[in-house]
Amino acid sequence: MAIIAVTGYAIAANEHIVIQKDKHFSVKILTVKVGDWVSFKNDDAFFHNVFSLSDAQSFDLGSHGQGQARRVQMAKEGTVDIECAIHPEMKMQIKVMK
Ligand SMILES: [Cu+2]
Repeated sequence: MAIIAVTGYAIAANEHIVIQKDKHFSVKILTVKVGDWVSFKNDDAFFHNVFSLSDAQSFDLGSHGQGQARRVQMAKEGTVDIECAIHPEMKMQIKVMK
């Protein structure tokens, strides 16, 4: 668990792990809180590139190879659709709650 500062006070932020294996995310829908981190770990022998174009939060974690993880902090409330730029069939959602 990491402690982060938000608008002058400290809150506890959790980290959630999502595994990428056999061109699938290990969860289809992940519910987290604002400020939480989500770490995407690649357990495949090829590259993945996690990104989102959602209004709630858009980001691109870049391509990462076997055994590597990339993380993103969920900044605000909403539903974030997650995709892989390399494998269009890979999809999941992160629901970010207050
Ligand atoms: Cu992929």
